[in-house]
Amino acid sequence: MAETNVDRFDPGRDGWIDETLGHVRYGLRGKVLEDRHSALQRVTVVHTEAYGNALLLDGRWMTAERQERHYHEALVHPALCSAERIERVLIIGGGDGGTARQVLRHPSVEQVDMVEVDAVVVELCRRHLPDLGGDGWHDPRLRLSVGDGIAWAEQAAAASYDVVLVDGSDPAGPAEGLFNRSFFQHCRRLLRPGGVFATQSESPEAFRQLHIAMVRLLRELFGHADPLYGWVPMYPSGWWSWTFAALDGPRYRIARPERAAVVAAGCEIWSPRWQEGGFIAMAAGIARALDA
Ligand code: SPD
Repeated sequence: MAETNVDRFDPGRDGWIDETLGHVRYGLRGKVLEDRHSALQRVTVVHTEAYGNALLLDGRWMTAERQERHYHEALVHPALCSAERIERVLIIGGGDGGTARQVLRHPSVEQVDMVEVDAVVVELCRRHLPDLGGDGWHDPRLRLSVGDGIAWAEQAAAASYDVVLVDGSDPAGPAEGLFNRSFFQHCRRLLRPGGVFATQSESPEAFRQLHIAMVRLLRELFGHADPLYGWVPMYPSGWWSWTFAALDGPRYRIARPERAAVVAAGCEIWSPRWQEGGFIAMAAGIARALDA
């Protein structure tokens, strides 16, 4: 993939904070609240005029208070509304808390293991973007571990989770290992029968080749995998995808009405109707590439 040039990342100097990707910049007006170098990456929190407080990792936009639901609702609810059971959920990444909050809105969930590699991300998000995790941070069902999610996936018992969600950054730096065959094979191994796997799968425009390669690989490994298309305007190109996979058929395409009914009224973006359209709305060129 084209690399964001973190060395050129110069947040807020002229009132603009830009993610640079190749020959394109994706910017928001704002000011820097904190800019830290953790042991793993540069962690920047800014106040943006358009979307409230926002997080960048190594100069890449991750989330913002008034845009996080585009991303987190899309990652979580298709999986949580379709798996056979949803008692045990694993989140790899997700240190801002937004994925956990959406998962915990499902009352059948009994335990959520969240494995975030960078404690600084959790610390700064809890301080500056507290509503992303919201009550989830205090929910006794949430077990937060700071550590390597790839090692967790390797070491956890087979068939130990109903749903596995990967909420990482782009494939550079600490998130690089969240995109390869070995990691996905372990995620498949962790699924209970009737389980569902989901991962953010990048932009079909800004990361076209990576997106296509991910869908192909997940189809090969799980037997069933399909991308859901939506939008996160602050991300490169704004056009985004999440890919869902299962071993026993494309169960993730259909939201169970009784589960959907519990969460839909509180959603900003997701609904069974939105989800149905998002799975159908594959661009013709991507469909041709996947068929080839
Ligand atoms: N290019 C941005 C990809 C970000 C994916 N993860 C976002 C984390 C939100 N919890």
